[in-house]
Order: sequence, then structure tokens, then C-alpha cells
Amino acid sequence: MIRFITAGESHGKGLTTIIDGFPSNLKIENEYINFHLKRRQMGYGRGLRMKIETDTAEILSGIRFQKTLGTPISLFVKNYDWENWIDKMTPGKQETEVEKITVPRPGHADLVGVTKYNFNDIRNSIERSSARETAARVAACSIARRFLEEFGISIGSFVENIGGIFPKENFADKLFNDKLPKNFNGWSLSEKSDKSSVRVLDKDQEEKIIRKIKSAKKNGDTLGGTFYTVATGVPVGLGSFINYDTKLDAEIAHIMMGINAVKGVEIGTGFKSADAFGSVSHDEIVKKNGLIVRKSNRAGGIEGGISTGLPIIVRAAMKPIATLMSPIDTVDLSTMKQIKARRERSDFVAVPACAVIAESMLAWVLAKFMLQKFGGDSIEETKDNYNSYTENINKRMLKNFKK
Ligand code: EPS
Repeated sequence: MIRFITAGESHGKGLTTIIDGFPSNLKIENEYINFHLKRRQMGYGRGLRMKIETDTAEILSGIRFQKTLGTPISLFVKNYDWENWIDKMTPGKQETEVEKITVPRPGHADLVGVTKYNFNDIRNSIERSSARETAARVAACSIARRFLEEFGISIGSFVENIGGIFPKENFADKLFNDKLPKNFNGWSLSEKSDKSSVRVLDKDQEEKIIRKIKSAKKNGDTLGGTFYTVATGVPVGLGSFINYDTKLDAEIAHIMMGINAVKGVEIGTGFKSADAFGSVSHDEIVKKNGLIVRKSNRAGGIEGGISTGLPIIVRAAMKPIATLMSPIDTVDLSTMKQIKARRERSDFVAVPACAVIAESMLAWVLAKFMLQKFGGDSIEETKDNYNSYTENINKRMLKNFKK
């Protein structure tokens, strides 16, 4: 069973994560983790904070000579902005006269946070509810991603829309119709979208989105959007229909909704198929070159909570950033007067970053289900178990149904 926890405040010294349960002998280089951390920092529309930070992970334990030891891995990501917050954030210091934040931003965790935790300063809620924490998630999940690569599982993402601007041709349709380019894999999507400043696959759309972000910025406003995360090379049989909490899709939805500002998750053609006939919603099963295959992948790679072997396709919706430079109505908790919300430094759009975080979280779920199924204390043992399963899968089916 793999697990990880993160710790750290947005403007504290840094973020820590402890990752436990990966087998030994998995190769992992520091640059690999840093590469994905850097990808999370990209995207047009981010605020000034991203100019201050250069996220890198310091490996504190669990890895020796670039290989996992099977022991807990701990990583530390420094906050460069900490230098500017020492007075306000030093843990061991007595409470001093720092400005208390009393004006909650609608849509952020400000109001619910102070209500629940009985705080007299919204800063206490802001610090941990900030999406800064997702840097630690990406660092942790890069171990999962590296693990999956050993089995040919590859994950990528692209942004489908920001502020309602969609591409003329949606690549998702190709995914659903299983009309994919030769040698397609999940990562090939990211190789392309990493080159776009807003993670889209269409140049025209990119220009329109940038114009829209510029106009939002000018108006002191923010935008959200939708994105796809895709995993290829996933073997058939991860997850089960046995219980509500053993289904692969249930776990994916759960972990995606845990990403800051994500308000909707869809697998395959989810919402669209709710309006269509069954005859055009499912994936017909046919025989091709002696094998049983599906004609399409509207199910998004999961049927009955179990992976089908086709690409896993997850779409998610991120709401617009809650911090507005032209703020909306709120109440000052210290005066109980109706005023406009507080302005503070923030991003205008973070959908591209959100897609990279979703890649990471999908890697985590898949690694968890892979290890549940194949186990192993060393990566070699996990591979032996995996190979024995995948090599025999067709043979077993033929034997079972032979008349
Ligand atoms: C965030 C507000 C901004 C973002 C931050 C998330 O930070 P700050 O308040 O320091 O300007 O830049 O995201 C990150 C720091 C990051 O690394 O992604 C928020 O309120 O959620």
C-alpha cells in the first residue's frame, strides 16, 4: 500500500512530503522530479509568485545511488518567498503585531477556514489552502510516475478550454473513437502541450486564449477551464467491481476532486453520453487479428470500475481563481460591514498547472492499483508478477471459454 502526506505553508520555509510503500531498486534521478516540478510552474496567466520560486526537490531519505531503498522517501521543496515572510510566518516566534486579515475572499477557503478552526486571522486559512501545496504533490507523485514508466504506462495532459475558448477540432474525440496517431502514448500529449504557454494543442486556440487572459487581467478578473489527463499502457484488470471503494474510476474521481479549485470530473464521454442513446454510448466489442478489441473508447478506459487496457481518459473542470483584482462582495469580519473582498497577489489563470498536477495525481492512483495487484518488495519482483499476469492473460481466456 503506497501513501504520501505533505506538510508546509504557502509562505513558510518550504514543503515537505513523505512517500511510503514503493518497492526497492526503482531508479529515480533528482532531475526527473525537478523536471516535473518545473512543468507545474509553467503557464501564461500565473502571478508574480512564480517569478520568485524555482521549485526543486531535495531528497532527504529513501533513495541511495539514485535507487529507492524501499524505505520512506522524504523530499523538501524550498519556498524562496519565505525570505519575505520571516516576520509573519516564523513558527517559533511569539505572536507579534502583524496585520490580521479579516476580509474573506468568496470562493477561497478563507471564510470556512476561520469558521471551522476558530481563527482570528484569515492568514491561518490561506497558508495551507493555497495551491502552493501542490508542488509537494507533484514531487511525491513523480516517484509514482517513474514507477509506472517501468511498465510502459505513460501519462500526459492538455488543456481543452480556458474561459470558454475551445479548439476547432477537439483531440478528445480522437481519444473516444480510438482513432489515435501511430505510436500514440499519454506522454506524447504533454510533449506537445508543454510547448504551448497555455497547454493547448491548437495554435489558433492558444492565441485566442491568451487574448482572453489579457482582457481578464485588464479587468481585474480571472478564468478557469477544462483539461484532459490521459494514461496509456495501463494493463487490463486494475480496480474491481467488488465494492464502491475498490473501483478504479471512483478513486480517480476522488483524487482529482482533491486538487485545489477542481469542481468537476468526468471519465470517458461521461456527461455527453447521459444525453445519448445507449447504442452510441458504449464501445462495441469486435474480433481483430484473432484478438478481442473494442471499436471505440467512450468508457475512457474503465468498465465496471476495472481498467480495459485502453487509454484512461479523465476530464476535469477548474473554477476561476478566487482572488480578484476587481473584487466582489464580502463582509469584513472585524466590522461586519459589507465591503469588497481583499486584493492580493495571485494568479489570473492556473489551468495549465492544474493539468500537470492532475497528471501527477493520476500517476499516484495508477501506481497504487498496480502495486495492489502485483505487489513486490523490489521492482524486479513487481515486474515478475506483472509479466506473469500479462503473458498469460489471453491464454487463460481461451482456455476458459473453449468448447
Ligand atoms: C495561491 C496564490 C498565489 C499562487 C499560489 C496559489 O500565491 P501567492 O499568494 O504567494 O501570490 O501563486 O500558487 C503557488 C505559490 C504555487 O506554487 O502554485 C492561492 O491562493 O491558492
